Amino acid sequence: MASSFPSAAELVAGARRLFGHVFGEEAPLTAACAPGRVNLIGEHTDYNRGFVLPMALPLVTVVVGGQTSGPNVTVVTLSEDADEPRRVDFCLPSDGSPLPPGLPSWANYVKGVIQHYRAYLFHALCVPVSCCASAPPVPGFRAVIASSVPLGGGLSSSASLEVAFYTFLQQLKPDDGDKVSTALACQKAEHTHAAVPCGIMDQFVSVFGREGHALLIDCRSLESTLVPLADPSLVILITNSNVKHSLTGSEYPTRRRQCEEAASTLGKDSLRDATIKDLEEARGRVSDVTYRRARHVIEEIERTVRAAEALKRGAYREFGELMVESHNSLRDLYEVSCRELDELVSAAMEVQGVFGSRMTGGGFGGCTVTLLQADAIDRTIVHIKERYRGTPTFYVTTPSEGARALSLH
Ligand code: GAF
Repeated sequence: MASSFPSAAELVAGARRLFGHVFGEEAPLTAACAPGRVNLIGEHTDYNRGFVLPMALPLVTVVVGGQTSGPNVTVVTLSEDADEPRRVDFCLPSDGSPLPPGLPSWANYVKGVIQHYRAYLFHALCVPVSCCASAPPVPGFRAVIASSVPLGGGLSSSASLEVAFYTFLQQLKPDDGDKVSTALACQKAEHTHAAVPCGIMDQFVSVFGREGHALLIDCRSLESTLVPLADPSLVILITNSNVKHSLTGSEYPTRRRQCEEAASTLGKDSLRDATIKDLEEARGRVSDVTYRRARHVIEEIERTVRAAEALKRGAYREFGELMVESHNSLRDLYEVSCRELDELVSAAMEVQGVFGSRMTGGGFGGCTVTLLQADAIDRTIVHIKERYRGTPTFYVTTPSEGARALSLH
């Protein structure tokens, strides 16, 4: 009853076929893949330098392609909402100047990643960008993208594309392999080329994800701890509401700004450094809205640390309660949920054997994540389908490996 999805190997096989179809017989040389993610708890805390607890998904984006002799780039993708492959052609500026975003918008992720990979290489080589006219560090290439991460579904399709592309470029022109730099460069690509001022969670877990584990990420130090999550009696169910409200784009930067204002009023570098006591003492100096936003963030950071401890102990019931608290806080204090997500969470929580459920990701649509006993999976899906007024899609998932080069043999 849950959706099946292609494996990375199947996506690569499809991408190779498309490569042959578009570019002729020439064999592609290189392939890379990177996963989407689901965040178990710790929402809207990453850009406040707090903790998050996501896991990498078996849903991945793959990039298959090879180097060409000139500075030209051609990228083709067959996305789920298009019958024909989409194609973009552009030339890498020989003087190292930036690759500005433009149309088609999906190609901006690719351009942003190329730009920041070039910048990283220039920086790592200690050569000023303006001096590299004769030796562009990223060669021209042709590539095909294929993905099983639903677009715009709140499972980080964009981060998986960025990180997969970065990993692909690393095969064409190797860097020093610093994984934190990979995540940071891909985050910058999202900032400069998709105009989304996101935190580091999505790119970080797409790089560092590990099979059988969630990742507790400290978004201030950028250190992470693996939290085992491979109990066969447990299922992690993702339910896609299949709605996306138009608020998403405008409300995310607003939330981020409100948090920065709150931190500044409290005299802190970020809300990570603030306590509820600090906030209560400043009550008269912050608006009601700012108070609610800050309270969510301060409590959610603490909840995430407690949730990771509970998961380590196998205390699933306690973990589930924290998931529901997190959802309620996102609904009432941070105000990023919506009717559809609330309905999915309520429906899941009515089923015996469900430990917890919450919205996941930025909000205003997208997915919920539910933790439940494995033997409750069928009745949970049936019940959600009955209760939800929309058309949900279900994914039964396991924590999976982060970005990697793939063998083509
Ligand atoms: C989006 C962002 F990209 C993340 O950085 C994070 O802020 C998340 O929303 C909310 O937790 O996925």
